[in-house]
Amino acid sequence: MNADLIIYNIGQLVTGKELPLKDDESPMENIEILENGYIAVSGNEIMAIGHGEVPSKLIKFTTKLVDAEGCVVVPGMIDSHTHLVHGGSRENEFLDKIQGVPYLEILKRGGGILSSVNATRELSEEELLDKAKKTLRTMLSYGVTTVESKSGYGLDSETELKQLRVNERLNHEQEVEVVSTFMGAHALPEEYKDRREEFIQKVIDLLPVVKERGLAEFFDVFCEEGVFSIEESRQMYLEAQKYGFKLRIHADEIVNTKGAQLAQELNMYSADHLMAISDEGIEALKNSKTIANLLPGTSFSLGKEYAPARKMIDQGVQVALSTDYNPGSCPTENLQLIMQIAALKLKMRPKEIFKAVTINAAKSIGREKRVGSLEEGKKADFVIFDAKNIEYILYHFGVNHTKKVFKNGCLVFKR
Ligand code: IZC
Ligand code: ZN
Repeated sequence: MNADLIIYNIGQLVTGKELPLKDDESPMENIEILENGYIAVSGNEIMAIGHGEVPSKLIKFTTKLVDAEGCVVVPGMIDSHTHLVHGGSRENEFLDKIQGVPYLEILKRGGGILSSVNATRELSEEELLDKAKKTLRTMLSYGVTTVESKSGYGLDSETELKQLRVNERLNHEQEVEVVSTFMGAHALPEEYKDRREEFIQKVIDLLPVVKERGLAEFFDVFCEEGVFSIEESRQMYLEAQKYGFKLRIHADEIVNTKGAQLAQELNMYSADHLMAISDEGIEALKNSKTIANLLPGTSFSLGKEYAPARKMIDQGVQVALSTDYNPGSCPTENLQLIMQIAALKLKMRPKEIFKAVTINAAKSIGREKRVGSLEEGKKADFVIFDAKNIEYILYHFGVNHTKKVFKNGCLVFKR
């Protein structure tokens, strides 16, 4: 069989395929990198991957040939934690924030998430859609082809469903694949200030509606001191599980509330943030299938501690990295910057970082059979970087290294 598209002369082809661990590697450095690689694509799928001379049997006279000019190629990257769909922005809180007013204090004053809730309630579905499309276009320019997107700026049925419908429409109206998460428990809205239990019941009542309409695959809770307790979170998660939602959690971000342990207990796909994780939490994740989804851009932006990534990885926890793109604690679309912060601040190694934004990120959203690595039969999503090795992409920080992005075998971004 012949290919429709062949990328050849790839200096380093990070396939993202997991290899057996070698003695001198950390438990996250086991991804395949081929020198002088090629990718053959048929339709929207990978047909063959290899290195050295491209086999002539793959080429027909209609095959499009792309010379990668010795550059790095990686699987389309996955941003597996974002608050993509929201109205407004929060630069009005920026001065307070950099002068040291804590994130949870701003929230307590009715700002923070609650200010974004007001802005999101005000926008129409079309307006939210247009804003999210622009954001996804920027993410794509950094090499991101799949994005997880949470609701949680409605905190009422109407607006939560509006945000989730935007997620759904995005999948039909632009190139980046969107994985939808219902996060009705992102904060307690003002109107329920003294009626916590009633609000939690409202979130639970919305679960079957979201499920019936096929509007979300995942359920997420902001389990945090002053937001939702571990008991309240467990109560909502158990209900969500009954309706068939897959689970992920905002865990141990600011205060340790044993969120990581809850993730293990309920077999969640991911436990996210973990800046305040305890040794017991690390032990719990180590003995689970849960991916530790680290968001170091948030530590950077809030001026907080970084998650103990080295300790987790060395103990055998599998880590993903995401932006946490949101209007408050991490207003950036730039996953490359997050990867650079992971190198500089979390002391993660280059191969670990590329594993974290490809196959491990795919596992955290349950998509590892289709995306996250370049293997026969998987989606032809990949990025050509203007760099000769993966170290360069992390070392030369603050700029965009993307040259071309392919999604489903089509060129969707070029610089
Ligand atoms: O809007 O502040 N941490 N949720 C939990 C956020 C950050 C998003 C926000
Ligand atoms: Zn978040």
